Amino acid sequence: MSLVFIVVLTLSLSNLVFLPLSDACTVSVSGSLASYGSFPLVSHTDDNGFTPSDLRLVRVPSRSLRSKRPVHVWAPNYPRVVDASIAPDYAPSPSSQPPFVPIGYIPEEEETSSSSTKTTTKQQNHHHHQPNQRKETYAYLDLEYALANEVGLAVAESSCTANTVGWPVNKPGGYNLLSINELSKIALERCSTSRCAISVMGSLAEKYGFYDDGAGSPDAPDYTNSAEALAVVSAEDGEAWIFNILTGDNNASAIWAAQRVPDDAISVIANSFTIREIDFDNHETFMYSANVTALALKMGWWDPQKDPKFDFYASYGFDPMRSMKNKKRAKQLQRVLRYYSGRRMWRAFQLLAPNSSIAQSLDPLVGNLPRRMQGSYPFAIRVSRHSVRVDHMKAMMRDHYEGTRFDLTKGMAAGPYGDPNRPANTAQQAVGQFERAISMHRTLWSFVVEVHKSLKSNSRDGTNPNLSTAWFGYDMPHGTVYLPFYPASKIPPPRSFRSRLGLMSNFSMDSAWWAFNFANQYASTNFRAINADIRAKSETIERRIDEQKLAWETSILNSNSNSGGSSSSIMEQLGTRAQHLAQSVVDEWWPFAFQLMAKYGQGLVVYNETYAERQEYPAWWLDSRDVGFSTWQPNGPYHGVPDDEEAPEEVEIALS
Ligand SMILES: *[C@@H]1O[C@H](CO)[C@@H](O)[C@H](O)[C@H]1NC(C)=O
Ligand SMILES: *[C@@H]1O[C@H](CO)[C@@H](O)[C@H](O)[C@H]1NC(C)=O
Ligand SMILES: *[C@@H]1O[C@H](CO)[C@@H](O)[C@H](O)[C@H]1NC(C)=O
Ligand SMILES: *[C@@H]1O[C@H](CO)[C@@H](O)[C@H](O)[C@H]1NC(C)=O
Ligand SMILES: *[C@@H]1O[C@H](CO)[C@@H](O)[C@H](O)[C@H]1NC(C)=O
Ligand SMILES: CC(=O)N[C@H]1CO[C@H](CO)[C@@H](O)[C@@H]1O
Repeated sequence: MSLVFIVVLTLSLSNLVFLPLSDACTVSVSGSLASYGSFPLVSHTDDNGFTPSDLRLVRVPSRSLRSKRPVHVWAPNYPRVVDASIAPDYAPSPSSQPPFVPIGYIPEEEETSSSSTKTTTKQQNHHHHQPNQRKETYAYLDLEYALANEVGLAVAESSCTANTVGWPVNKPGGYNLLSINELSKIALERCSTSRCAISVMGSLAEKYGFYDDGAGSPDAPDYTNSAEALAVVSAEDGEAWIFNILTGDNNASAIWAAQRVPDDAISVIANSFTIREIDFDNHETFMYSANVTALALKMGWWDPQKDPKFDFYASYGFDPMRSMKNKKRAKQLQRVLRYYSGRRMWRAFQLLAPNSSIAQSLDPLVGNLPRRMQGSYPFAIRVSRHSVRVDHMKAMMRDHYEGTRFDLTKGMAAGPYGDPNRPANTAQQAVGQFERAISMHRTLWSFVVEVHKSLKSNSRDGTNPNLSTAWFGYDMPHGTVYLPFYPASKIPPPRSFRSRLGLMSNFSMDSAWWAFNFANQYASTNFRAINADIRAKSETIERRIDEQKLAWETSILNSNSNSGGSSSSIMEQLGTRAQHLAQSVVDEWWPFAFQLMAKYGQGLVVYNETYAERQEYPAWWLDSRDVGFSTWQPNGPYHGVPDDEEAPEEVEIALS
């Protein structure tokens, strides 16, 4: 997604460049053999909360194919779209709300009968990558990007840097129809496998053009946000893939590549491409656009004399040192990009692969840039079989580098109460950067999808219910509860997840997002103490949910295999349980959040009507001269003065 808080570094018109202070989304994926449950896992944090955003988790129902499918520019803010033909939740409300005008159309019906792609004909033997032959689309859970569909296909997004830019057809200089938002939705409408999703997205993007809504404008192109990566996982064939896409030559069409994550490996994306050398003959592992190397050759981004092997990221990732005239600025930007992406890759690999010597020996100082360096991070890392659990991904998403030298809960910027959040904009003149944690104040939501298909049929109609589960958590991952939803069930998330009242500009107890955000905002008054309470509560609820979910799945599947319920009625029963559970947790979270205000009010920890303790500032913080406590004087505290300056005479007695 696009960045909003940007600082113009160079105003010379010939060399306009932006330094990203905020960029969004961390993705991880685990292959079927690496995952505990023998199906791939995918995780995503959506960190776009630096701008008002549409907070709804919506179910888009199945619909019949149309000759012309409208294509929209999806808005980041509420409403992300107004088009009743997509979903009831996207209908105008109030009825006077003007529908979005499509920026174009793509054919839908003919695509199902012809080959999904003209560009990957060599893979035709993989018949299963053809789109569905049905006359309807698949239903799916939807956010700004699609999340997971009813037949076990799920995607997770992260925006990337690139050497090209492009804009939608309704903007000056725009030649393109499709954003990653639309591409992800089209893929989930049509496909049940990762290969199908990649073929469909890739071929449509080549034909109709791909743009990234973070690419700025022709006058001020932003190369730090002009491309996309998706992790794509499917239950049907158990495959996990990474898809990288950018706009093609002359700001039009698209260039893309996809690489399969080995079944026994994990992979991480943190706002950069990760596909490196492509083996053009290995169709088990690689897919790519026609002409994938042509633009790189034409522009001199790839020199086959120097590098016989084509490296996708090295060729198409944005390299400030190569592209920017002002080398001092280029160097600053390069350093930011290097660690902005690399540090999270390093950390996620370490957390998800605790027993891999390769993951544990990655160097956090190498970072991640198009140009390969000694010790660069790999595309994927093999892990012990069945070692990666949903819980590992949840813990990874809640991380702030705790216990490492990059720990954001430590140091002066974290304050006396160890707050890892750094929400305020940095001073315009200041040159610098905070570490970029995985869990952030601006994370709007995050999820882990555990795709799944049941191996034996429990239903009367002989079809397999799809037990894929999207574990979805609102607001900051370090202060959320991940709640299970079944993308295959017609039962939508509870109303509070689709609220039209609870907007980022309108606090509302009608909205589940606000329950979690409310507690998390309050936690910033004493992060260490209050977040610890929130995490403990969340952990208790999550353990309870694991037990409840297993129990209701067992009972519903068993009773239906005895009584012979249909697959859709099984999914309806499961979805109803999930819907009620989600709302019951939200209903439990509100009074819990309110009670935090009682417990931590007045700088106290209030246990009951007769007993309270005072919250404590740590000694290292009190001792700091900048704080002014240890250097208090009758004529005023000694604060706001750099630490290394001589303090006036020491104060002997400190009254409390
Ligand atoms: C493509 O975008 C670049 C950067 O804004 C611009 O300089 C160039 O003129 C554009 N090319 C075309 C064909 O529109
Ligand atoms: C491939 O690249 C060549 C040279 O840039 C161009 O003439 C041709 O149209 C491209 N083909 C496709 C399918 O993009
Ligand atoms: C790592 O190895 C230890 C010791 O063998 C084992 O207990 C633990 O479960 C392993 N963890 C993972 C994630 O594989
Ligand atoms: C804001 O939320 C309140 C409380 O839920 C609701 O009554 C009100 O209609 C909402 N306002 C808007 C503009 O959505
Ligand atoms: C109040 O809380 C404190 C600390 O938990 C406890 O020791 C004490 O017994 C409580 N008093 C009452 C009256 O509950
Ligand atoms: C009832 C139903 O939709 N079953 C589907 C579950 O997903 C698999 C693919 O993973 C389909 O083959 C089933 O038809």
